[in-house]
Parts: sequence; C-alpha cells; structure tokens
Amino acid sequence: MNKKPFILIISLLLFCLMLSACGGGETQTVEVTRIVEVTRVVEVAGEAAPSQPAAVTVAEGGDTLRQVRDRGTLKCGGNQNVPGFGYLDPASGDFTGFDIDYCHALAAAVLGDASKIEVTPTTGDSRFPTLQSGEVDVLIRNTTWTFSRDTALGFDFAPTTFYDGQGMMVRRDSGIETLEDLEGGTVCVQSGTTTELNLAQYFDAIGVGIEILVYEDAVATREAYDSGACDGFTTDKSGLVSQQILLADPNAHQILVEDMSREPLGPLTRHGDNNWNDIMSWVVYCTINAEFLGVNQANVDSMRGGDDPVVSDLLGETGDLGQNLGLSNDWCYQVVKQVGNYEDIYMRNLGPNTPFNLPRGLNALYTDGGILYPLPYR
Ligand SMILES: N[C@@H](CCC(=O)N[C@@H](CS)C(=O)NCC(=O)O)C(=O)O
Repeated sequence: MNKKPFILIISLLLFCLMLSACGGGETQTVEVTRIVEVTRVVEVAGEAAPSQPAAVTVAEGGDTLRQVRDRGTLKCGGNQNVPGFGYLDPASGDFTGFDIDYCHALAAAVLGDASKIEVTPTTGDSRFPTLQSGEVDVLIRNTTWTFSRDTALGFDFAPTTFYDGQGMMVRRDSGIETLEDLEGGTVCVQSGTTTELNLAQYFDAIGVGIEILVYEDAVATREAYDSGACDGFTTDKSGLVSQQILLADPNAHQILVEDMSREPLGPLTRHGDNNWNDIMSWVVYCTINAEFLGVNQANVDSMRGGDDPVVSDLLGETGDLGQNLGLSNDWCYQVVKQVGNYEDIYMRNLGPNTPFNLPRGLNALYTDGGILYPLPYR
C-alpha cells in the first residue's frame, strides 16, 4: 500500500491544528484526540509526527483539599484496562490495582476512610484534560513524569511510585529476539503516550525500519496485536506484563529484555495547589518510610506506643506533622492501617501471589538495591 497520501493528509491536519492552537484555542487536545482515533500508519523516517500533548492554559490548582473534604469523596483519575495497576474487575465491579491503592491511600490520609474514592477511568489521550478541567482531584494511572507534562501542561508530579521502562512484546515463535530483528516489521502502540513518542525516535536512532500502527486505547492496541496486525506491541514493561494476561494465549508471547526508555510513573496534581501536591507526595513517602521503618499493615497497631521517636512521629502519636499539611496527625497511620506500606501495596497487586510476580527491581528500597529513598520524616 502506498501510504504517502495518507501520511500527507494526517500531516496537513496536524499542521492545521497547530495553526489553530497558535490562535489561542484551548481545545487542541480534544482536536488531536479526534485525529488519533483514526488508526494511522506512520513511517519511522519522521514523515508524520506522533501526537504531542498540547499546551493549554490551566486554571490554578485552587484548594483541592477543601473541595475533597466538602464533597466527602476523592475523585481519582485512573485506569480501567491495566490489570495490576488500574483495572475495573468485571467480576466485582470494583477498581483494583497498585495505582488504585494510591487513590485509596490518599483518601485514607485526607478523609480518614480509604473507601471514599470515585475513579474516573481515562485513556492516554483523555487523562490530561480530565485532570486539567477539574473533573478529578488527582491523576494516578501509570503516567510518566516528563518535562513537558510538568511544565507546559500545568501539572505537578508527586514522587514516582513505579520506576519502569518501555518494552516490546513479540510472539515466541516469531524468531524475534532483539529489537533489531523487527526490521521491516510492524509495531502496535497506543496514542497519547510517551511510548508512542519514543518509538519512532528510538528505532530511527538504531537504524531499524518499522511501521507503526497507533490505536486509541489499551484494548484496541492489545486486540490489534493479538489478531496478528503487528509483529510487536510496545508500552511500559508494566503495561506489557499486564496486557499479556489478557491475550488469547499469554504463554505464546515474550517481552524482550531491552529497555527503550525510562518511564518514572507516579501521581500528578494541578499546578498551583502546592499543599495538595505536598499531601500526595507525603502519602507516597509515608508508604516508603513505613516500609523502611518496618511498619506494615499487619503490625502497625503493635508498633504504636513504641520507643522509636521516628515511628511515633510517623504514626502521629507525637509531633504535629499532620497539621503542616492540614491533616489529622494520624494520617499516615490511617494510610498504613487501611491500605498498607509500599511493600504491602506492591505485593498485593504485583507480587508472587498475583499473575504478574514482578520482581521489585528499581522499586525496592535503596537499602535493598533499588532506588526508593524515604525522605526524612521530621
Ligand atoms: N507511561 C506512559 C504510557 C501510559 C499508558 O497510557 N499506557 C497505556 C497502555 S498500558 C494505558 O494505560 N492504556 C489504558 C487505556 O487506554 O485504557 C505514559 O505516561 O504516556
């Protein structure tokens, strides 16, 4: 098939959208979303640019803590298609996963009740407008911390909860063992993601020609790969492990060892609400500190009343570290008691008793060979 006319049309559309965005329109993200709903074919040589997140004017963050308290529920932008991280369990009708547990943890800290969350599922394209518009209070769904998202899109990231990298899944019987073996092949990727942006650049840099098929969401991308439309399926390695269990024959596929990028995944809030971002950040550090100090969901009650002053501060028995955030002093105790420390959350969703059995790797404490570092709780 000669793809040049098609690529030209897409390029012209993107160019027109860029012009309208320069005219001050705030709807660029939505327009780009329409474009990427069309499954398109892009050649690696850079003839058509993948969709870029659009810069928009964003209202200042405001007083999210007060809004959440008044409402009595935390609105969390999440995911429904990524088992282990953010998944709408068809059996229970509940959202589950590592990221969802951080929504629960934030609700425990702020409302004293981890169950008070309302999850809005988002795709790669819809997640940023959903947070920008105020529809949700926080976005916690396998989102990579990048410069442009932090600055141009008007967000503030909280500490990374899962250090990841972009990977490639292929069929075991394809003979493909390295990324170079994909020469002349086709790769499926989801729009609105860092993985879409990295892909063409990465293969261009290593001089391997591929065709890229772009799909709107995780389901469409996975189904296209599963149906044989692509030789490779790329996203964060965590996403690949997750999508693999949903393939018709999971064991017929493997994830190549190579990492194509760094993908630090974590929560984000609207820029300008510093206190709200501090709360999200210290919720993450609460879980990491608790693991570091040996305080977990099972023993947190017995750790109360102990001799360690840092543990006493962490659990709100002494000091006034909750007040500084506008929270009750026992907010971190509530997080650990109701949701768990980092290890509890990791093991519940990704550990050996789950279909994923993901090694901690970089996501271990720095004292165990990872890079999780508990900031001093003082
Ligand atoms: N970490 C990357 C990729 C995140 C991403 O959106 N991954 C996809 C593939 S696993 C996803 O979560 N899709 C969910 C959906 O579309 O429902 C990013 O922040 O751009």
